Amino acid sequence: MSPVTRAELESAYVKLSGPRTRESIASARTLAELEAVRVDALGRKSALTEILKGLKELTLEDKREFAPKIQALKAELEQLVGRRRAELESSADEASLQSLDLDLTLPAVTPPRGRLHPLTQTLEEMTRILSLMGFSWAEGPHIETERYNFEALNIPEHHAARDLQDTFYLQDVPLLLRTHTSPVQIRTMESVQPPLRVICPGRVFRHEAVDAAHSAVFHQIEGLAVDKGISFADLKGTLRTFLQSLFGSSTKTRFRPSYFPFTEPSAEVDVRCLVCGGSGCPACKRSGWIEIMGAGMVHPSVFAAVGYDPEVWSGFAFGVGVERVAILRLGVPDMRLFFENDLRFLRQFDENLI
Ligand code: 2U9
Repeated sequence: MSPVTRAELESAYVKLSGPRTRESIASARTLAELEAVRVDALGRKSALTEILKGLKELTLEDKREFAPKIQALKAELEQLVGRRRAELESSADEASLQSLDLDLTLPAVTPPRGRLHPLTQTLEEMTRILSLMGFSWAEGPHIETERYNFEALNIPEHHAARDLQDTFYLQDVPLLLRTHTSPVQIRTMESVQPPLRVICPGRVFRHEAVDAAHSAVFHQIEGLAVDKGISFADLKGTLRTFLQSLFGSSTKTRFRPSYFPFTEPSAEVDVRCLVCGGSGCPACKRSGWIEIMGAGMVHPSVFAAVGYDPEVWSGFAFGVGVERVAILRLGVPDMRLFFENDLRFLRQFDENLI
């Protein structure tokens, strides 16, 4: 029953505001105990709620006098409960931390950080240099037709490169895995008019025995520049600048005559041995030079295949293997290491350190 007379209310108030309530709040040892005390003193069925309900029955004058006292008591008790709850919670946290045996003063464990694969780092460095030299990036499909991979590149039907030994052909369809990224340049020339400067980085596939220096899947960057009046001197200057940016500004370059069906004249490009500096060592097979890329002036038949007039336009093209450059720059002894995904190997190539 709610206290209804002023005398009843006052005696309930005196009881509640006495030291017992405060003591039981202060001496609650667990959060559950505290909650029981709170429900008892301040809950819906508590003496306090009863007093608040009983206020309605008082005269206006008594209400004015009594209501603020009871509200202040309520606020005070709620505050005491809140404080005690915070104390118990923090000591509960403390106790659970103690039982976990945690040392919060220890430095945090650094989460494992991923890094770019050494081949990606190498490819990015090569394309960075070439894009600074004005080449834009083009990509194309891994699965190609004979026309884009061979015919348009002046590689005739019975050429050795088309042999089953060298090329992965798809079953039942006249398609193959591209053996170089040159089809991308053909596609580019079919879709844009010269002048153009483009690089085609990407994965290529050759049906060949795997060893320390060969892989059936590897990466190339090919480049193509087409304009009026482009000469072999432009090719030499471009590749020399590229190789000096890549291997160091004192790198010497050498161009040797070679043969490719899609370029004429063609050349193989060597750099002075990066290991011995040219005096001769096992890395350069005692020659002092290391073959690094192939290049040449675009063959007129290739221009004809894409509808460029070879009398008006000339151009140079080049190709370079990313694995080969990575092996030389990073001192990796075996190409297969790039494809095994052994973290002990990969962790050595932090992009901030090389
Ligand atoms: C078009 C015309 C000509 C691209 C060229 C090479 C020479 C070359 C090799 C380097 C190492 C392949 O990755 S590797 O094994 N490439 O020697 N590539 S000229 O010539 C082209 C390409 C596209 C339309």
